[in-house]
Amino acid sequence: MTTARQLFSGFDLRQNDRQPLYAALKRHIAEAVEQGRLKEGDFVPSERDVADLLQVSRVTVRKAFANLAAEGILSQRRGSGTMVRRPAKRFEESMSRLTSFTEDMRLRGLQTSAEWLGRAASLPSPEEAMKLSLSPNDNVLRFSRLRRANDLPLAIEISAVPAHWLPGLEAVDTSLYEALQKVGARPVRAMQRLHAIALPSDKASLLHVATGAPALFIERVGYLASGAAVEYTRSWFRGDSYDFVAELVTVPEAS
Ligand code: 16G
Repeated sequence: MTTARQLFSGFDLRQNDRQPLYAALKRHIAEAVEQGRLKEGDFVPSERDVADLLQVSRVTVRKAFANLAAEGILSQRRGSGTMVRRPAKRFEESMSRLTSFTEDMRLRGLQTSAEWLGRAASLPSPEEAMKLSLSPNDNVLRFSRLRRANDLPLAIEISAVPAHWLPGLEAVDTSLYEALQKVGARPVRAMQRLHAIALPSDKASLLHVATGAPALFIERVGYLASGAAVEYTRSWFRGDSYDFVAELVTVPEAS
């Protein structure tokens, strides 16, 4: 087993004082896994050893471990310690997975909160009807939220869900995907497109930026395994605070 001293030799936890301690610790461990200093199946030093060596509280170490476990990098088993589960993935890779805003932010170690801008049951707009393959008389539930990460307003999202998928407007608390999951209707596939826009004044003021500031406008249609469309979400992400990264691979030519 790698000792705490080996794992953290030369490491200065406080070198970046704008980063919370647990995040710096988490990053260091993730890098050790990425660089192969910690391998799949290796045990990591105990919370107590790390806390003693680095002179931080066990809560800090626990938070770093819990975040790494949530990302699937470590696995924690009561009584038997914490081990490396798989090579660390970079955050960016998560962009090719179908994750929710709440999950995305959790993976980055950020706290999310949502401010409700509105929720309503109504007939679909022509655009919503098209994207969700609804007839003009079907109902949708529409959820509008200002989404924050560590209190920074990051995105405005307007989601429309065919009304029959959710028990009602109150079904969504903090996470739409959690609510859909509960009723077995979480999307398993999505089509997404994005383009750059200049924010109009109403959206700019919600996002605390100047009118005309750049943003990413993203549309997502989420589908169930049956092929039914279950969400149509439009998001306006602040251009200065969010990166979308996609991993591209060569597809072998069909013979
Ligand atoms: C993301 C999705 C959005 C989805 C939401 C659910 C993008 C561009 N959009 O923001 O389509 O509705 O997550 O998040 O990623 P929630 O479960 O936290 O409400």
